[in-house]
Amino acid sequence: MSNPQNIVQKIISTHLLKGEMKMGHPISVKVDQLLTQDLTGILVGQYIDAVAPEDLYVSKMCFYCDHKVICSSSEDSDDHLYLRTIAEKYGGYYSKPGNGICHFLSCQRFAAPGQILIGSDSHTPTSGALGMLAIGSGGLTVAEIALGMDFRMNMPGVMKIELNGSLQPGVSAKDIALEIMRLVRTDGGRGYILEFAGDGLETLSVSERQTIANMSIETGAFTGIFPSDDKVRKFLRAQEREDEFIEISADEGAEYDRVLSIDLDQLEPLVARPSMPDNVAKVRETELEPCSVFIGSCTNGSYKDIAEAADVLRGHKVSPHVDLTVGPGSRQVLQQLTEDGITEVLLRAGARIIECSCGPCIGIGQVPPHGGNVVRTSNRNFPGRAGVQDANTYLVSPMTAAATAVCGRLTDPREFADQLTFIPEPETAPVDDSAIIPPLTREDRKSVKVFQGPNISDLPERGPMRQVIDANVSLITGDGITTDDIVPSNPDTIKFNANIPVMSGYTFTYLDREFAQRAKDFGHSVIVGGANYGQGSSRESAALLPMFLGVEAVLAKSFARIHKENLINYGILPLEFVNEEDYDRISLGSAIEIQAVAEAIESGDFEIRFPVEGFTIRARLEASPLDKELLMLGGALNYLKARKE
Ligand code: MIC
Ligand code: SF4
Repeated sequence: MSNPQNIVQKIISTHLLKGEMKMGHPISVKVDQLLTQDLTGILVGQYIDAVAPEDLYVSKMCFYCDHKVICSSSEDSDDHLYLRTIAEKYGGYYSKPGNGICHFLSCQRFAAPGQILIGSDSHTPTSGALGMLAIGSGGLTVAEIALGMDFRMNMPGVMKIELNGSLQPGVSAKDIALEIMRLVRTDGGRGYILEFAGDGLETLSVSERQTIANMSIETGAFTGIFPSDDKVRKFLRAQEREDEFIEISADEGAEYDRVLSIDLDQLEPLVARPSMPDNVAKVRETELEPCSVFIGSCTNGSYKDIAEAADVLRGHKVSPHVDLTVGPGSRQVLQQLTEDGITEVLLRAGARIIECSCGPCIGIGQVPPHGGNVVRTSNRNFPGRAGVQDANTYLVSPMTAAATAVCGRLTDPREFADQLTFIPEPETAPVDDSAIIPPLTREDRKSVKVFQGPNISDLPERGPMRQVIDANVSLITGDGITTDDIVPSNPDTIKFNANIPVMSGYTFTYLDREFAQRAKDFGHSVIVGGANYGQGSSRESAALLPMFLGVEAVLAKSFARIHKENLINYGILPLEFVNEEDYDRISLGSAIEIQAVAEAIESGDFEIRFPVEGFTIRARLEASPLDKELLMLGGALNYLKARKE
């Protein structure tokens, strides 16, 4: 009998195209499904359109409109029409605005156990709840795969997370996710996939697993994955897709690179305080009077989540000092809540119900006042995440959120113990795919004209990598810089997402208002960063905009995976200090020189000279042979174009 395998090894081995399955070794795998959305998807569409293939290489690719669904200006509706016509022209699926958040819809309508999904959104791991290997990436990576390239990564290590026992009333899957954040922290998962096991899984529904898989990215891990078991079969049955079920579990005796155990019986309601999801404390020990509460997002927008919140709200009114907003994850969820009378409970309690979309999670609507405290069931509480720089976001479970909305202060939902009931995962669902437009036939596609609104700027061109880099340090940042720090998302910026010249002016504005102008003035520059540079969202504008402003390298203590991939795709060198103490020797504005860049890329060994200060430091580049080729050519777009010719 062959060696016992864990779930990750099982799926990777059936998809492996190149490389050896040893932790850290470069591999490439075949991809079964792709997803993108209305922020990152515009660039995906532009890359696909630039190459104009006859068919998409991956036939199950869905373009979702979920982030900016309100369309308060035509920039947003132009972007939606662009995505729709790109999907029509090239044979993708298109999910209309209001149909729901991509990760919810992926789980409900597309995700399949044993398959691989790559999505240009960092919370793509949500589909790991169904035993799918679902990984978030940059848009250019998704476009590359749609155009026929493999998905490249370093073979992950596998961290087994054993969930034992069962949750007590008032404690929920979100508290498990927050406990994982407390234990693993925002960079402890780097290089790993989290694989869930333990007898506690028998008690966790697919919706609860979605919450946990969703937040696995906040540890820096590639993704999180659950076994595909009877719960998955029942979920797929409710979605009228039982024929897509296959069972997948780890073999007896399978090996893991790290193991962590959580005793579910001991857990209690938790809260992540500003401004990192790993700043976790007990709800009952945290004092806070919020101005608003939001229940929803791709982490906690399920039927079960909202029904549990309604259980707390039943018979109560929202505090006069608090605004409560509920955003169901998809129309299917909203419809089922309505059919079961739960929407009425929410309305009677005084909740506002918004469209099935990302909304407040990313500062689109419900932006708090300056300095306001907000309680949310979403996954990120980075500075500025709620749409204003100085608001404070606290992340909790739906039950804690509901209890807080009623009491007007952060409240442990166990205070409502006498009215909590067990909410089971629904056995059926009101399936309706009328808002997902399926691919057109090849014949019908021929007449489709891609609509490109005036807000979508052309793709910026850049030449091959310079062989001698002479540049200046345009920014020095601390540790844990997020892509929300690099490209802030708020109601002002979000509609210009696809307009590179306009957006470039917002780069790093929360940290340093002068950055964009300084980088432009230098012409060529490098950014110096701390540890886990670029964590958080997959937005590749966090690489593209610096490139547009002339940034040629980021020299950091370490990088978050998706952002590093994005930097390479845009031809920016992601260099790591060999000696971290050198970070303190560098000053803003300093001139730097790198000679013989091609040789340095090849060897991975860089010497960076500071001619004015008179010292040299060493940096390393860890990249696969193909990544090195992309860097030499000045990025993936040049590579794709060269392949087409
Ligand atoms: C997020 O949660 O930060 C986003 C918005 O969904 C991003 C994608 C984006 O910036 O377009 C993500 O998670 O990747
Ligand atoms: Fe949308 Fe928020 Fe989920 Fe990102 S984290 S996909 S913004 S709901």
